[in-house]
Amino acid sequence: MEQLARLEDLPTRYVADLTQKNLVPLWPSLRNVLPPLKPIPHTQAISWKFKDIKPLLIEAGELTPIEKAERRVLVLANPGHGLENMRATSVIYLGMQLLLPKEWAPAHRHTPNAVRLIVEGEKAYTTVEGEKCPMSHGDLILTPSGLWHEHGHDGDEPVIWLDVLDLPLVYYMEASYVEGGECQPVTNTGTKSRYGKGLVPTQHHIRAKNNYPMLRYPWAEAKQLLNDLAEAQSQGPIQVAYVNPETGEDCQKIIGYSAVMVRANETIQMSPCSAAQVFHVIEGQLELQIGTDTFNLEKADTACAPCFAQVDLINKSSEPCFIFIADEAPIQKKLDLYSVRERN
Ligand code: 1HN
Repeated sequence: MEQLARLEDLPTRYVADLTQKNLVPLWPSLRNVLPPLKPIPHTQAISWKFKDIKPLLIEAGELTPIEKAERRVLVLANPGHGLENMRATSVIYLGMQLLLPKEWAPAHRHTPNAVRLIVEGEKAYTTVEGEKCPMSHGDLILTPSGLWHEHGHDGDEPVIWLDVLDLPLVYYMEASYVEGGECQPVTNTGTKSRYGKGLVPTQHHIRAKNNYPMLRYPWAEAKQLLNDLAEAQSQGPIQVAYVNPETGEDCQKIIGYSAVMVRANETIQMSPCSAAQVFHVIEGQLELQIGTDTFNLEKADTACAPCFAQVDLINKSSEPCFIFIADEAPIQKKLDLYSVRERN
């Protein structure tokens, strides 16, 4: 493609005239906003180690009472987007949240969608629109756009979880805001799923138009399914998607969630795709290769990969490794922006 004229090629007086009238020449920036063949991502391949985060999060618990924080979170910020912008990717926000015994993070609802993936600790819960969802290691709990949610803790050890939100996108759209509220009455304990494999309840009040019929996906069930699939199929990647059990569609509209099992001594070569991805180790050890970068991840570590990266999930240990993945595929598919390419 032709090299285009630069801003410096224009007379200073002309550029000043344009600026004064809120005008900008396109051609010096055209190749930046429309690069040939693939995007130029701001998202950098990067990892965050839980052993680095945990002591700083515990210290936050000493420095700032929950009443003064509302949510006590350290944000996993990608330097490629500028740390102050609090983005892991252009769409995905990540944070590690700490709740100490007896603490309560008050009810609110907001426009961005959130999920929690529980990292450590027992006996905390999130109440979402009256459904009290217990939090155990590896559980996924949805707090979709517009639903009331609050967190409490009946145990005696700190609880830590990973928050994943579509905040960067919703904020960019100037659509992000919050409403504060009262403590919610609990109407459902959420301990038992209303959905079995291939079975949904027939009651009309549950099946009535509800975009979010399932709010809690226990890790024990996801892990069991991954193990069953691996037993039935000795080769090829083992991955399950977190979906709306009524429709089979992605459980949220903007970010997609899945869990992968990497068998002992297995390498999974992922096809480069237009959606950036986040990886979080639920159990085991993972060597994550993103292009030319290698990250050695352990339980509770998190990493992200930019669009069209060549990603390998390598398990060199003799135990299976289980990984949680968040990606931008749902929103990209809705906008006809999603594509997958062959590996080099
Ligand atoms: C939020 O509502 C929570 O409810 C956590 O725990 C992190 C980050 C940005 C905006 C809202 C929560 C958040 C958040």
